[in-house]
Amino acid sequence: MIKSLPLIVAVIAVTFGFATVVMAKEPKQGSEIKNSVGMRLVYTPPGKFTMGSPESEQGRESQESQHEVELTKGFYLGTHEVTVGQFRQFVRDAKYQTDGQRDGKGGWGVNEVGSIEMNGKYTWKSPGFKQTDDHPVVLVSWNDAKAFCRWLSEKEKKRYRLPSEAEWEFACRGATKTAYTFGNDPQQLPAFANVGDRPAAKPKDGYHQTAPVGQFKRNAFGLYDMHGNVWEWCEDRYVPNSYTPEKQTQDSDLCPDADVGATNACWGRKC
Ligand SMILES: [Ca+2]
Ligand SMILES: [Ca+2]
Repeated sequence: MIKSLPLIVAVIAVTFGFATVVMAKEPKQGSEIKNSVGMRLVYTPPGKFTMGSPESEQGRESQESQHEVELTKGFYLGTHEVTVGQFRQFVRDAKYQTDGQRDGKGGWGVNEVGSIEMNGKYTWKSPGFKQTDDHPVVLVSWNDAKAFCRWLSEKEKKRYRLPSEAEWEFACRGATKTAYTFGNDPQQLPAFANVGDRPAAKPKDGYHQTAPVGQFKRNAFGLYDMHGNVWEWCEDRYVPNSYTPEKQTQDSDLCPDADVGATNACWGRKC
């Protein structure tokens, strides 16, 4: 499957671990909750699916070998990318500085002529283009995303974490087997997602940079912007050729916090 086509960098999708919450019965697929910072989360039930892409798929990467995955636990996933306004609540309450602010290196932002460049002046508060509180937060590292989850977990006394890549792909597919949730034709993308545009061209999807979250159709599982707008972070570390033909389960490839530091490969604010 073609993953999220990015404009710039990563953002947070939060998985709310169902296993940690005492409930009388399993929620229905698609049932939603709203949390204390205004995030909506939708329940995704356990299930099996084929992860990866067929060799014939346009844009497929060599490591995307298809293999069966069984997710043994249901989970709640944020219906939208985490917004600037939601991230600001975390920053203010925790007095948090992102990796890019702490080391002064910033991140990849948009300069005066519309090109992407790495510069210390670009942070989640100033990516080089205008964002309102309803836009997805950008220029956050994996560490920043993890810190947001820890803060939210402590605040609500519930377990928040990033989704595994398998959970993300299962949720993104929404039971489809095509390259995109709407089919296989990339020409249709601007009707379904905010994708990257050439700086001088009028964007077919209406947005040169990020769009406010939820402006395009949601997928069958009730999730918005899984294609396009910004990338989402996953919990797992990226390892080339890590897909195996053997059956995998939900938690098999999650890495512990201590394995990943500020200098991991995702430092450029993308993975
Ligand atoms: Ca666009
Ligand atoms: Ca996205």
